[in-house]
Amino acid sequence: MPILQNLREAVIKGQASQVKILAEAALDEGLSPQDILDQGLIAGMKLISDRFRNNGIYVPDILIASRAVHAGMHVLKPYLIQCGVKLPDRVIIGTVAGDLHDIGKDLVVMMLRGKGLDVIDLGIDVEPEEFVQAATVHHPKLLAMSALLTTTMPVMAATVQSLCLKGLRQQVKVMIGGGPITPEYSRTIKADGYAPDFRLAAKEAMRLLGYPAAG
Ligand code: B1M
Repeated sequence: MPILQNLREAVIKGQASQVKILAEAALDEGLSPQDILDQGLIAGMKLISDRFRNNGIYVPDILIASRAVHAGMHVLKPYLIQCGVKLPDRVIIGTVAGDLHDIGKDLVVMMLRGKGLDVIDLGIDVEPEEFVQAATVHHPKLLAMSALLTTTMPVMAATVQSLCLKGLRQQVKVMIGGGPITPEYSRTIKADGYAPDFRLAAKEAMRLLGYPAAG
């Protein structure tokens, strides 16, 4: 598909307005939002990651590419969160303190909203106290954390501990995910659930909230 190839190239070059135009054109051509996301935006970001690993590009290049990915995600958002039902359950989500990576987290947010859940997104760089404060105020049934850096993973453990100390742990399920996170780590910090990607994150969230395992 040349349009998806052009989209990947625009992501790599960090051309946000071009990414927006191409994502819209791909939709007009009848491509599915899933394919545009997977084979265009995420595939472009994967190529960027490979180049970064091989020292071919630098952090500012990734930052510019990330903005381009967000521009594309903005176009796809209404299609990915199309949802007829509204569920009563509230979810609080954020990328943990010290961590600025939000593309994966934002995809998880879209998928959860697509399931009809009421999602409060605390954004990036969220301290354990902020998660706890939000849990106290908003009474979520699920608290979801994302971390992309090995150095920020311990913030997840600290957040679980803070929830325990405030007596909130029994009232809220905890789900974690992100590049370095494993099921073992999830068990170690006594989280309730883990998902390796944004689609499975939506499934896992529904399981934790007690909905039947469908779709
Ligand atoms: Co950074 N970065 N970065 N970075 N960055 C990684 C994560 C890294 C693996 C690159 C590398 O070295 N190969 C590496 C981490 C190494 C490690 O800790 N083991 C790294 C580093 C080192 C850094 C800096 C320290 C670099 C520096 O400054 N020298 C710095 C740290 C800044 C900080 O956070 N304090 C940094 C900065 C940045 C940018 C700001 C430039 C940019 C982020 C911009 C943004 O997000 N708005 C950035 C990016 C883009 C990346 C890579 C290239 C791509 C990440 C991404 O968006 N992928 C990344 C390389 C890589 O991951 N291979 C890298 C696409 C996205 C769809 O996938 O985010 O993995 P991902 O999300 C997945 C799953 O993880 C999962 O679902 C998503 C897809 O299905 N998921 C969840 C995510 N959250 C979930 C939550 C869930 C469930 C699933 O439940 C709650």
